[in-house]
Amino acid sequence: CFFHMVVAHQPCPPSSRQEKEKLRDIELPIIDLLGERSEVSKLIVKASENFGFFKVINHGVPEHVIKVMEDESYRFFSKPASEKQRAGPANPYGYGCKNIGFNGDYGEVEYLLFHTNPLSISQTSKTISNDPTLFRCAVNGYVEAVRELACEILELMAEGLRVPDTSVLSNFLKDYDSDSLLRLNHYPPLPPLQLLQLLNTSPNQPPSRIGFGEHTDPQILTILRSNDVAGLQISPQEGLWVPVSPHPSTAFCVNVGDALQALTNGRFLSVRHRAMVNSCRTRMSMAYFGAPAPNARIACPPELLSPQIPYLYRPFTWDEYKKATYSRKLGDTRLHFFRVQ
Ligand code: GA4
Repeated sequence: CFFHMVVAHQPCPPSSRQEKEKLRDIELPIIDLLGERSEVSKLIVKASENFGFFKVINHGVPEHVIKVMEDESYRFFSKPASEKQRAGPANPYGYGCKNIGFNGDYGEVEYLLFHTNPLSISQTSKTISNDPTLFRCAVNGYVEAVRELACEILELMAEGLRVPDTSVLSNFLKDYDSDSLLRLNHYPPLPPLQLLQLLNTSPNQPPSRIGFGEHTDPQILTILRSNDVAGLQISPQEGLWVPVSPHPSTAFCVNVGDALQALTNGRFLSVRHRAMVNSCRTRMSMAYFGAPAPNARIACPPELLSPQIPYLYRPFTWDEYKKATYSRKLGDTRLHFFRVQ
């Protein structure tokens, strides 16, 4: 096992719900994309099967492309609330504050959500920045670079899975109508729970340290970049939470989405995760969600099936899956509604 396990010391007295939760430190594999290709593809497959999460370094996304996007993101979130509201509400694209989706989910986060289609980016940018051209270029440049990275990883996955057509997965993201998204998250610091209870600022709303509640990503692949503030946690099994360190700072964190779990007939895992807020520092993250086109058919390639492992999921279109996603709560499991009985 390449994961080093250490039981972590829990810093705060846990609430009743958290009492049932165990925290454990596990180092996610850090995969150097400049390594020998067949080795790299094996490591990616192994991590996707075991954890559904891994980090990549030497990923080819230029530092300045990341920095320009981070700076623009920071500039937006530093604006007064009334100005930010002009880019909202997220419906689903645009600015959102604390409300997530349309079914009453709530988190200690503010965010910008974009469709990655250049036309849509251009429209949304107009409401976001005093210099929409600069903002649009930052988003387009970032999206293009992370899409390329996502496609490279999907090709390495297909090679590692020995699927003859190694572009079957990446083609979903290369489609002009791909429904991929970009999400910029801003988690302002929140004092520790004990302090909040003492201050008793909002007696009707119990204080929470959850920035973005537990969920799986519906799409194919997520490419996440964050500043150096911790907060992401993954849940490889029920009741167990593993904090993901934000190091090394040059890495991207990659995770398998529901659609990829279905495309690999359950071999790769779409793992539940959440983001916690920090007590003293602001966390910023940028997530690219690589998705198929609405009419794309999600079905496992026959090479991944065997008499012992028949179809786990019925074929479905991305549109169908997206509708199922948006009609439910953030933390609901959606993929099992598509399971073959
Ligand atoms: C989780 C992953 C992405 O952030 C997201 C989220 C989306 C939203 O914020 O609009 C959803 C959530 C996410 C899954 C369930 C539904 C839809 C909020 C929600 C309650 C953009 C996505 O694609 O699905």
